Amino acid sequence: MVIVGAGPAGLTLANLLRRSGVNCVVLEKQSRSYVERRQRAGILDYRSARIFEEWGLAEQVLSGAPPDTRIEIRVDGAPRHLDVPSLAGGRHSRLLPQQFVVQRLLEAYVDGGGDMRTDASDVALHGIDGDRPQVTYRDAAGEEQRIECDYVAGCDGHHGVTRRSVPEEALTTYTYDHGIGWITVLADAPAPRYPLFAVSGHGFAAQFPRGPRASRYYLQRPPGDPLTNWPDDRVWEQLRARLGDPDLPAGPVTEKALVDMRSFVVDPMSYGRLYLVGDAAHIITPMGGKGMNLALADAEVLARALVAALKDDDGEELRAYSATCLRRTWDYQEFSRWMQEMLHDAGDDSVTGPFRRKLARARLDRLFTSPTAATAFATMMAGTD
Ligand code: RFL
Repeated sequence: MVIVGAGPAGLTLANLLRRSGVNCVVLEKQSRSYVERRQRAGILDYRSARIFEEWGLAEQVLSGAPPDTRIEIRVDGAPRHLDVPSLAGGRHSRLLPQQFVVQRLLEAYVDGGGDMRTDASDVALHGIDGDRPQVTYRDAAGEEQRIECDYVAGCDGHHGVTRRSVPEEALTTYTYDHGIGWITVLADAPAPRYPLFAVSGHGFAAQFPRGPRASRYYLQRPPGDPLTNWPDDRVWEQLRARLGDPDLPAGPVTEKALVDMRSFVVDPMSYGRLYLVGDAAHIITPMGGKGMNLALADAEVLARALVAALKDDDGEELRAYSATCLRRTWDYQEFSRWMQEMLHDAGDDSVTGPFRRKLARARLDRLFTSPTAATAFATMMAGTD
């Protein structure tokens, strides 16, 4: 088995397969230290944590990860709280930055004797529509290598090579530009007590903990608005206005980037003996924090299916892999879009207009007046399925 990519998807799959006695090789184009430092997601949802519990990895992966208690939705500076775990029947997500998930999974895999080959360049797939696919690459020393295997898992993210190895006509691609831009800022500034979403006429903003002394902020910006329009002073001034907190403490900015809200899904998530996992198969907007969690969910479905195929000669789950994962993917695409419309349209109405603002405010109010609506929201937010 060859796994291309050592992100959350590839490393989860590698660990689960190793624990099941399936040999695999992980090929990663970056160095180990680069992969371990890459900061992205921050929330591990309920179902993701269950994967690590059920496969005996809880101690290595989940230690010290506090439960996510509630969220704050601040509307025109006025706080409103939703106790997501209570509403979701006691099921909670956890605050666990993605780089910790990756570091811990990498350590578990390598310490357990797993075969990890970093700095692998020019990865190419051959014969994936046959019985014995081959993967070639150039190793860290520049030598060309070739591995023959039963299956290939494409866990190499949105810009990887594996999806591009599939003939175009074999995949249907769904892409969507949500017409919303964000600027994302990582700063060494005190984390908020709860994940915080803020709605106001100044535009959407959010602040999430990234460990005790760091925060990730998101600010809505017009699509195409360049980073040069966002010097640090303007970031802090806008955050204070949008979060309705004139005393919001600033801190050194460690990363600043543009994010355009885009969705992407391929169907099916497999071709021949290649299975696409995580961002290689789908990307979702960051709203709702589901990207990494969908990647972990795919990895577990594939691990179970491969074990059944390789150990019990039962290919049923492997044949159902794509449909099983796409059902969850579309469910969360819908949730993310629903939440995004609510939190953007309810604030600055210069793009979608006053009618949509009223609709979005009604959607938002319903979360605080209807226990049924609040429970439905909390169930998706906690990621119980
Ligand atoms: P990854 O993490 O992109 O890992 C892919 C790995 O493959 C390697 N690779 C290759 N290796 C060999 N050969 C090649 N040709 C290769 N090409 C690529 C890469 O170096 C990398 O190591 O994909 P994976 O594993 O599917 O995981 C997906 C998640 O990383 C992604 O969905 C999340 O980070 C998305 N995301 C968020 N998800 C959440 O659940 N909650 C969040 O709050 C959240 N915030 C975010 C995010 C993503 C962001 N960015 C920048 C994409 C915030 C940001 C800013």
